[in-house]
Amino acid sequence: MSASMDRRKFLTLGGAGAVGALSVWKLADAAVGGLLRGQAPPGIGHVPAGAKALQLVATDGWASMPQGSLPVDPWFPDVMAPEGTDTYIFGFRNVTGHSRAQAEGQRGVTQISAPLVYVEAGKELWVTVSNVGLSIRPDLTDSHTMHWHGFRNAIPFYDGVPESSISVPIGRDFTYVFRPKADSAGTYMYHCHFEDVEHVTMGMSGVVFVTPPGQPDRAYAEELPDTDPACSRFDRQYAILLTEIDNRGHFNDAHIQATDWTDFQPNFWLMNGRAYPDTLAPNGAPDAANGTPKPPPGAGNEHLAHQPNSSLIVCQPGERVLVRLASLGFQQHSLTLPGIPMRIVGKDARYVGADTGAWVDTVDIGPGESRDVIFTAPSQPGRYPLFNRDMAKYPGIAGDAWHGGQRTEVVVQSGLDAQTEPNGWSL
Ligand SMILES: [Cu+2]
Repeated sequence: MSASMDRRKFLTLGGAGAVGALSVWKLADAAVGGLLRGQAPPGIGHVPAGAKALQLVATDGWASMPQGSLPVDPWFPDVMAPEGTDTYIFGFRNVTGHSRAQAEGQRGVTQISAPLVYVEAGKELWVTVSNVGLSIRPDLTDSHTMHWHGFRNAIPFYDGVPESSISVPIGRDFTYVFRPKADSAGTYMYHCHFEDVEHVTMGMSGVVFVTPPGQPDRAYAEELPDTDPACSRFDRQYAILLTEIDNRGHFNDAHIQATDWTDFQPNFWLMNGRAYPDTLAPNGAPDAANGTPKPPPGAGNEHLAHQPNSSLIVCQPGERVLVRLASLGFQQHSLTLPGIPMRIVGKDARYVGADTGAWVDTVDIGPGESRDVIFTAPSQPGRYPLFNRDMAKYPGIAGDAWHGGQRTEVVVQSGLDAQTEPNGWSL
């Protein structure tokens, strides 16, 4: 496109007043009743029985890389960042059950690595995206969308690609409806598709997965016996989203400067929105009564209020553990789990467990790809590292070469309660 009509201008026109977009907007309004008009609580009250519903608020905010990280002058830490934070971000936060006013109160409060979303094949998933605007950049009148990357039953109306569909302007809510078909099991990812290189890189990405019908303890609808190493049955499951941070882009967005995203050179590498050693900290605590996010429990985690998703994998000896890996960065990654053979049972939401040579100690994954990996926890309790084997992808600090990179641990320990939700654990 010419300089006089860059992509952001094109999208803004489409969202705010182009004739074509307006007619689609009216259609959207008719299709989902009053949801777009922002009554409280938006969307959730209209969900049919049997469907799963959640509400995500889309806005900007601040997050924190690991304590003690080396500065990248002048980009990191950002001099404008509020106390306890260092990096400007965009993101989605789960505000299901909040009133409309509470959702509006979340402007400027967000997280990197969006909430983990999952649904059983054949059932409906309703996701209301509420765009409450940006606190630091009121000049950016950007819309947001939810695009389910790789969703097999996509129709443009709910696909979240703004050039060919609708997007959610500031002050509006829109409810996306998904009904994965029976053969759709697997691990996917979702992200905002509006000005997508920027919005995704700024943090608007997460993992979404589909469970096979009636088989919540399998990754795929296969009929292999439980004892077959190629089966996808698991005792516990963990999802890990791989992304990268180039603090120059984050700084530029906060300081009203343009970024050439083709010059992407990350200086932090994240799992579920955190870099090592923050990856090992627990999941975030439930929000305070007024909707304010709280950091994970434990001393030294105070800076993680905007990164609630742990990457620690906790299991008992002999258990089968499913790790759902998804990547929405720009780089190729190789993750290794030394000493514990892994079976790749899924690639890009397709069952491949019976493939020859499926046992690996390293998993390669590219941008926009997913891998479903199962391992059997060793009989010996202990902590086993799972990490990116490219040492060039760790900024490091004196005394900790892994600092700031994609590294977590598998904790094998007896006496655990059964897992009640994906990524859930307690020690
Ligand atoms: Cu967005």
